[in-house]
Amino acid sequence: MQRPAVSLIGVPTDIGAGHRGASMGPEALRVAQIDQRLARMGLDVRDRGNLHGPFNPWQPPHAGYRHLPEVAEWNRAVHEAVHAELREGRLPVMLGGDHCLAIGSISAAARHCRERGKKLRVLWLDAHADSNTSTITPSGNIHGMPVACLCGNGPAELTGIGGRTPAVAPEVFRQIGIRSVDEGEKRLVREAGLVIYDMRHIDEVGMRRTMEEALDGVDADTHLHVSFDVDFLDPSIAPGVGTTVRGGPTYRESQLCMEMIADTGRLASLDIVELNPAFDKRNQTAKLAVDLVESLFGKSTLIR
Ligand code: B3U
Ligand code: MN
Ligand code: MN
Repeated sequence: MQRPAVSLIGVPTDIGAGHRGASMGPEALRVAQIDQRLARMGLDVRDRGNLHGPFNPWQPPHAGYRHLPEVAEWNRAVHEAVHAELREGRLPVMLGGDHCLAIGSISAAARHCRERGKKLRVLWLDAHADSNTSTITPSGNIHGMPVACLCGNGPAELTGIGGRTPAVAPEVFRQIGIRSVDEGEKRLVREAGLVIYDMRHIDEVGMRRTMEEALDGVDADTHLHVSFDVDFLDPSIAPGVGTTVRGGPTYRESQLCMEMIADTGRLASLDIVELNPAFDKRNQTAKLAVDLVESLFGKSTLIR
């Protein structure tokens, strides 16, 4: 496998979340030595430092959205940073930050794919479908809406980021590990035709078959974006997130998931989101996330 050049981009914000603290995620990942661990695998790693954006004013929702102008400002910064790294031929890794940042990163990956004639595939590893809109959201938190926004179902401030609405078609997504979908959201994901491998599916066919299905059709022309919400993992191994949902993938299942993505050799951009050190114990969730990211970059193939 070709060894990519990796750029770490800190996105220290919890602007889209329902709990404070994901803004500390980038530092927790650095404390867990994400840069050194990837560099030790022979990757060319550059830490670009943190992006900047508005402070969290911690306001109630307004017209179905909390902090919409602030979320838009953060995402414009994410979009430009990710697009610039991709244009340089580097692999951007978002150190999040809450999951609203995927609006900026995935719209940038989509723009890059249009410019280069590539196909986009997004693996959305998450306990949640993140497909809410302002009328059906139970919370107004925009970290529960990025998939809908990217598919053009959201406010113009967010759906227009990157200059093309919708930024992507629902067909680019494969959602894996899903186990918490709100009532109105269920109807929307069905109507959009999102491909969802929920925990029931993983229980029945196993992680190996699930990943074979999710990666089917990935080829040399595919740009693979992984949006890794740390609440994908079972809370017994990953307590450091704001919205734990029990019954997630185990340590072994998660490792296999990452290894099978690595085997494709097509990983081209990555979000690590929703890590919340305020809920963590001795940084264990950050350390686990870094272990898994090593596998995602092909650590196991080095010893085979
Ligand atoms: N679906 C709920 C909860 C939620 C979504 N994403 C996270 N939590 N992390 C909502 O508020 O939209
Ligand atoms: Mn999420
Ligand atoms: Mn989630």
